[in-house]
Amino acid sequence: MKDAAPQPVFLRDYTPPAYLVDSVDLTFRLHPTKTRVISRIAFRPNPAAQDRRFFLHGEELTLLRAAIDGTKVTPQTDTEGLTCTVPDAPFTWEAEVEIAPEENTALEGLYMSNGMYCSQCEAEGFRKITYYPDRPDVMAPFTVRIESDLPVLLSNGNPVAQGTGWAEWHDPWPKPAYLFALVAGDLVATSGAFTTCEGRKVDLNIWVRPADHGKADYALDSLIRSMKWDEQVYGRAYDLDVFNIVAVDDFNMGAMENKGLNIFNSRYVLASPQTATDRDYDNIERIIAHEYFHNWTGNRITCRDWFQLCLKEGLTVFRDSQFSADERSAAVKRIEDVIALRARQFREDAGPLAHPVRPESFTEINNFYTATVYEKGAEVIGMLRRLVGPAGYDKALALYFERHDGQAATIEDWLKVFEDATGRDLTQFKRWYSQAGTPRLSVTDDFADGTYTLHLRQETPPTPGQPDKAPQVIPLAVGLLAPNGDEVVPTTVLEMTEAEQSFAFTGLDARPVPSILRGFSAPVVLERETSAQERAVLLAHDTDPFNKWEAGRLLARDVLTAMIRDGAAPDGAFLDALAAVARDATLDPAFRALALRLPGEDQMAEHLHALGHTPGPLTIHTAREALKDALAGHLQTLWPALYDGLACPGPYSPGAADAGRRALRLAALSHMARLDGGAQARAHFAAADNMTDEIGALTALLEIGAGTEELDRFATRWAEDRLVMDKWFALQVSLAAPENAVDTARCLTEHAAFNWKNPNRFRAVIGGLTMNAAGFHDASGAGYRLVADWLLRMDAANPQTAARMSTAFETWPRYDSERQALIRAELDRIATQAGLSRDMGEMVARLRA
Ligand code: 0A1
Ligand code: ZN
Repeated sequence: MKDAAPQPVFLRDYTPPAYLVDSVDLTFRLHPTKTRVISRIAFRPNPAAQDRRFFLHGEELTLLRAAIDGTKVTPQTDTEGLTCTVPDAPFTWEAEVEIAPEENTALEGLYMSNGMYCSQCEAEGFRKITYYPDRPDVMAPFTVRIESDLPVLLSNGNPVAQGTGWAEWHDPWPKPAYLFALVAGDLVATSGAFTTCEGRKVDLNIWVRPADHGKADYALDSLIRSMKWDEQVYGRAYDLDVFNIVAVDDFNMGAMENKGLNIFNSRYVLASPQTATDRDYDNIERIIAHEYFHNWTGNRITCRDWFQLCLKEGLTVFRDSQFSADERSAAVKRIEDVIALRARQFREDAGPLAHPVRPESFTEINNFYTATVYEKGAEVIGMLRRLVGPAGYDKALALYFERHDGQAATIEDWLKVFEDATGRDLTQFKRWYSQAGTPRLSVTDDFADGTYTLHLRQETPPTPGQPDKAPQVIPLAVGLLAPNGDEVVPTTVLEMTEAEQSFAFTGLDARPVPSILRGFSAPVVLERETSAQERAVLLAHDTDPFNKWEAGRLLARDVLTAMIRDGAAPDGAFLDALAAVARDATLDPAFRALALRLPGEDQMAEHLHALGHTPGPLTIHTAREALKDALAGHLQTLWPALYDGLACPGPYSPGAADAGRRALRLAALSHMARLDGGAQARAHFAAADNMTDEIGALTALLEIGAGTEELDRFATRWAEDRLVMDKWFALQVSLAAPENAVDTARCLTEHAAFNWKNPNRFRAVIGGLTMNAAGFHDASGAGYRLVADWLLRMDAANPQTAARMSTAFETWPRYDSERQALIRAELDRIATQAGLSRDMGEMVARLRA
C-alpha cells in the first residue's frame, strides 16, 4: 500500500465516519524506545454513515494485542491502519501498542525533546500514537493516565488524581484526536490564576525547563490579557479549571492549541529583555493569544475535515490581529500584517503553489498550513466584517457559537450564519474561498462638472488547475482628498461585484486625489497610473494611516524600479518626501520606522516580473543598497538627531511605545552606519543592555560588511542560549554579502553548534540563506544546490520541516532561463530521490508542474 504513489484526497469525496466514539481511555507507560499505549475506546455505529467498514488509522505502531468487548481479535493491519470485523452495535475496543518516542525525529506523534516527552498531533499525528479514527469529525471525551518517573506529567483537561510515578487527566469536552496532547518532563512553572466572567477560577501554568525559569512572565501576562480580551470582545470564557502551556525546543511549527495543554516552540514563550527582541515579545503576545483563541475557534467548534482548515485558522488569525491591534497600535499592526501578507501570501498566490483558501484536494495536509489558508483566510474574514459592518459581524459570530458549539463545521456553516444573521446573500462572496490567485484591480478615473468617477476592472490571473476566474466581491474603502490635502469625502466602502464597474462622486469643487483601498480593505493588487505628485500628497496628508504609508511605499517602489530597470539615479523628491515623514514628530515613531523601510528585494523581483522584466537578483540588491546609501546621505543631519532624541528613558519595557522608539532609533543607526563606517553602531552594540539594541546594532554593522568582531563577542556571550544563538546563525547568513552568502551558510552548517535536526536551527541557517535573495539566487546555482542537499537530508529525518523549506523554490518562474534550468535540475534531483516523503513528494510535484 505504502509503496504505491500517495494518492490525493478530495473535498468532494467526504463521507461521514462509520463509527462515532463515546469515550477514550488511554494509559501511557513512558519509555524512550518502548512506550506502551493502552487504549480503551467506546465505539457506536454512526446512523448517518454510508458504510459500516471499521477502519482505524495507525502508522509506525507495533500492535501487541487487540480485543473487542473483552474478546481477543486479530485485525488486518497495513502501513496506514487496520480493519477488523466488529459488532453492528456499540462495543468497546481495546488495544496495546508500542512506540519509540526517542526515535521519532519527524516530531509528529509522541517524541522526545531534550529529555522531555511531548506530542504533536495536528493534523494526522495521533495515528502514530495509537489506532484511532484520526479525523476531526470524530469527537470524544478523553481520560488519560501517564506512568513515568518524570516529575511533571500533563495531558488535556483537568487533573483527576496523581501519585508517585503516575497522573490522571480527564478532558470532559469532546474533541478530535488532533487536539490530544501529552507532556512529561523535568519542568518548572510560572503560575498565575484567572477568574472567568462565569466565575470559574482557572490555574494558569507556563512550563519550561529549569534552566529557562524566569523567562515566562511575558507569556503569562499575554495569556491573561488574551483571556480578558476574548471575554470582553467575543463573550468567550475559558471552560476548564487549568490552562497549561509548555515550551519545547524541538517543534515543527510555532505552537499548538491542544485542549487545555498548549505546546509551544520555546522561541514563542521564553523572553527576557537581555535575550528577546521587541519582535520576539510581539510574536509571543500574538501567538499566545492565537492559541488561546483557538479554544473557541478550533476546539469548541472544530473542522469537519482538513479542507476546512481555514475555518479555524483564518478566523483565529483574524481574532489575534484584532487583539494585537487593540493592545498595540492598530495602524502599525495593519501595515505590518499587509507587509507580511504581500511577502508570503501574494508570493504564494503568484507561483506554482497557489491554492484556494479552502483547497479542494491534497496529498499531505501538512503542506497546507500556508499563508493562503492562514493570512488570506483572515483577510477574507476582514472583508466579510467590512461588508456586514461590526454589528452584523458580532451578530453572526454570536450565532456561530450558539449554533455550532460542540460541532465539526464547514465553510458552508460559517457563511450560513452570516446570511442568517444579516440577510445578505454570500453566494458570490464564497468565491474568495474557492478561487486561488490575487485579483488585480485596475483603476482609471475622470472628472467633469463636479463629478469624479472611478472606473474599476478586476481580473484574477490563472493559477494551477484554475485557468478562468469569475469576478469576486471586492469591498473597496475609498476617501477623497482635495489637492491641498484636505479630506473632502471621508471613507466610504464601494462594493465591486462585476468584472468592470464605475462609481461616481458628485458635488466636488475640483478634481480630487483619491485614496483607494484604505486600510487595505481587500487582498488585491491595485494597479493605477499615479503621478509622484499625487503620491506625495497622500504621503503627507492622507488621514488613513495605511494609505499614508502605502503612498510612501509606492514612491519607493517606483524609484527603485527606475533605478533597477533604467539605471536611474535615486530620486531627490522621494528622498525629501521621506525626510518629511521621518522628521514629523506628530507621527508615531513605529509608523515612521515602517515608512523608512524600503521594499524588499524579493518584492521588487515580483513587481518587476509582473511588469514583464527579469532583472538579475544582484542588480536588484545593488540598486536597493544604492537607494539606502542615498537616503543615508540625504538625511545625514537628521539621523543623529533622531538617534539622540529617541533613547528610551528608564529600564527596558516591551510595550509598543518604547518598541516604536527603538525601531526608529535603530533605523537611524543603520543609516548612520553607512556614513561613519559603523562607529556609532559599534558603540551602540557595546553599550546595549537589551537584545533589541544588540541585534539592531549588529544588523547595522553586518549590512555594511562589518561586525566580525561583534559577531564573535556575541557568540562568546550567548553560546549557552540556543534561542539567542539561532539569531546569530540566521543574521550572518541572511545579511551576508551576496557573493559570500552560500559559503557563510555552508561554513555554519559545519559549526559544532549546528544541530540540524532542531527545526529552529535548521531554519536559521538554511532558511536564512533562502532569505538572502541575491545570495540564494547566485548565478552559479551554488545556493540552490546547498539548499537542495539539505532538503534531502532533512526530508529523511523530518519531512514536514523539509517540505516547508522547499517553498524557497516557488519563485522560479520569475527568474531568467539559466536560473530556471538550475532550479529545475535541483527539483528533479529531489524528485528522483528514493524514499522521498509524501510531504516532499507532493511539494516538488507541485513546484515542477
Ligand atoms: N494549529 C496550529 C499550528 C500547527 C499546525 C500544524 C502543526 O503540525 C503539522 C503544528 C501546529 C496553529 O495554528 O497555531
Ligand atoms: Zn492556528
